[in-house]
Amino acid sequence: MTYQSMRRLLCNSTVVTAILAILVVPANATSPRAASGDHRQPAHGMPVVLTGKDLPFLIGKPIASIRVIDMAGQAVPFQVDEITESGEYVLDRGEAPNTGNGNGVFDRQDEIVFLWGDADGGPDILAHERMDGLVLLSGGSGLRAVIIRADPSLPLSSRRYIEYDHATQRVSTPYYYANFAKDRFHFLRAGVKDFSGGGGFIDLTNELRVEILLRTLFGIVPIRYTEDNMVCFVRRYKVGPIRLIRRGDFHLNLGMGVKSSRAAVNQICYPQLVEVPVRVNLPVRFRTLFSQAHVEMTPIIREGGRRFRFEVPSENIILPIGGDRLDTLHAAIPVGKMFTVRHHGNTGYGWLLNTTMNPAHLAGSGFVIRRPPSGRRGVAECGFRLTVRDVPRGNYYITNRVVFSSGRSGDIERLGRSVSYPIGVDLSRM
Ligand SMILES: [Ca+2]
Repeated sequence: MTYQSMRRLLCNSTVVTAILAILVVPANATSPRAASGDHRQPAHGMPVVLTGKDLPFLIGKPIASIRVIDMAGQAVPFQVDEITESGEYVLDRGEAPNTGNGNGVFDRQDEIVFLWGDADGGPDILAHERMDGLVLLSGGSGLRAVIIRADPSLPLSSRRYIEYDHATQRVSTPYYYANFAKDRFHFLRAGVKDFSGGGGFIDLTNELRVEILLRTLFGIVPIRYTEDNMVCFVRRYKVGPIRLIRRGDFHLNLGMGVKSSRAAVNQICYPQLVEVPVRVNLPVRFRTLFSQAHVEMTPIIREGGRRFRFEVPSENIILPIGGDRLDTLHAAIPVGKMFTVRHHGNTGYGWLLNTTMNPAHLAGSGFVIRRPPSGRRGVAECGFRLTVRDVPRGNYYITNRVVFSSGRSGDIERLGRSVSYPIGVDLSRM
């Protein structure tokens, strides 16, 4: 293949962006939420996101007047985010805020968000007869309730879960911190709350290592990218008490002076959950251009994680990070299978990949634990490899979710399961 034809290939930026998105971005808010007859409840830290479609009585009300309280009249922490007609969050901070695109009124597409565990779960929530603004929520076998009214005389909570400093690109909550790279979505360093007695944060990981490898059908040298090729300019953001939304212009810096087309991607950080939903448009069938591609996403574990274990419960994988069984690739389709890095059962994090792509096209994928490659500092790197051999043209969703423990036993698993519970809304007792 000549330089020119290679360049033409790379310049087919839609294709490249699609591949990159297939392969790379941490994230799955929009994948179908499987209904389940599960008897379990959503985790305490599971965000509940309701829109004007769920709360028609709130449509047209001034956002500044909205309040959320529990049955006892106590304020529930919440935030309201406006969304434009074209589906963009209205974000008030950064060098290019779009505050002017909001109208200050709660519309059909606008979102109100609070935590499942902050909603009232008392035994008497069904005992109330009709009550103004009563919203019953069901998830799995769990039932909760809040009262939502446009009444500025009701109390507002002063509780904030999220702290963010855009200058240092650091987000912190009671349960984790992460330092993002400048103009990137990936983190350079992250820590988890120590529930094994220390109380502070454990500096657990160095950078999120990403490797993308594309093999074309033309038999040339594989094209290899790392997280440094994944550029994401965060020009606006919003920090609320419940979530941080960073909106990025995302592209792959392909070298040779070529950039892939840009995609707008939202990174959303909740108190115990970080997610990046990505919609991928693949304009041509994957096999038309590529024979295989893979992406590896493997956070590099610091010295402080030596006593942690890398686990994939669904695959019965349990490997000590400080042990000698490094350099393992365990074949499995990682989609929907959480891996965890934890210690003492409840200190650490879990990582869950979801995609609407057919698993039959992902053969060769697996979970990875190994010594970091030269030039990377750390004890081990562990995560997954997603191998793509073929995908028909079309639209796909890919989401990586990282969940953090709040110290409750089983919290990481529960939160991982919670994302698949549809939250039902019942207004019939209003
Ligand atoms: Ca609005």
